[in-house]
Amino acid sequence: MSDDPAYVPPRVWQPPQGTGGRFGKINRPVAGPTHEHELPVGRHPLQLYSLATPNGQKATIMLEELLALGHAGAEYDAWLIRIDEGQQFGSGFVDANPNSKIPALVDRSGTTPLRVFESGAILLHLAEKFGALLPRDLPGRTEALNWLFWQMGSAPYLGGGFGHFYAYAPAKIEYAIDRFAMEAKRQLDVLDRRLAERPFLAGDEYSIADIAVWPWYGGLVLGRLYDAAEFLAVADYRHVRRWAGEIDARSAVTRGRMVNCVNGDKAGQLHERHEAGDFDTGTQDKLS
Ligand SMILES: N[C@@H](CCC(=O)N[C@@H](CS)C(=O)NCC(=O)O)C(=O)O
Repeated sequence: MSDDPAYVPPRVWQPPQGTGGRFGKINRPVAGPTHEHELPVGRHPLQLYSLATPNGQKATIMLEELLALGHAGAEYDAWLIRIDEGQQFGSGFVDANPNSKIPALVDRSGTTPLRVFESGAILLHLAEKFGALLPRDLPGRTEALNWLFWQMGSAPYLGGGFGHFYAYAPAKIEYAIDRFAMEAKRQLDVLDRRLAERPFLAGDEYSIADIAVWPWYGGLVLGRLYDAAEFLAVADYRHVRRWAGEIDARSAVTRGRMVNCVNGDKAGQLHERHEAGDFDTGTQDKLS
């Protein structure tokens, strides 16, 4: 990568040896597998292959919420995919998600395994499968889906834009940080105005819209993302903070955040989850 402000793009871009930065080593300009690796399969119908990033947390929070609601069919095996080691490029993972990004779900409850990729599709698949966490009335369902798809389109500006240039890029580029801080704050204001009028994003009910948005924007106002709470003055978004605090207090959310987590407090790291008891016996503080 050139730091030269007078960089002139060549006529045809050529991939650099490494772009530097936190994820520079794993970036490639092509899709497809880099190596053969079959995914493990556990005993439950739902097999999740993931990591506890905000996108990964959406799936595990949803599954834990479904179990807490009494949907025993939502029992799942959660397998760890270490994206910094390139495990998302193994052949089995690519079969489950040709886009090589966590989370990926394989629903084996039918006659043929069904792959579900993109966290928003996973949330919608599970909500429809269990008839839960998605309002049944048309206006409520539509509003939930509005916010679900808003999140899928907006969060890349927060993560791939703001977070990348503020926290991960090898150089601090004022133009890029300004551009994406502007957008991150605008998005927080969109949420703040909505949450000033209704308790949850779809209205009065907690739904997959909140589960999709919370790991990103809730994490941001709770000071857990990019060490950027002060920089973005998140204290200003008081309705988002109220909503974020309420969701943070849910026990299913606490459990969902632990699954496939590989950093922070060892008591909060459950690398793999195969049954409910794993939360008591399988965290890293108990194993090490
Ligand atoms: N739109 C996708 C985004 C998933 C995504 O970006 N996952 C990241 C981790 S948060 C990933 O797997 N990155 C690995 C890579 O880019 O190689 C979703 O919501 O499922």
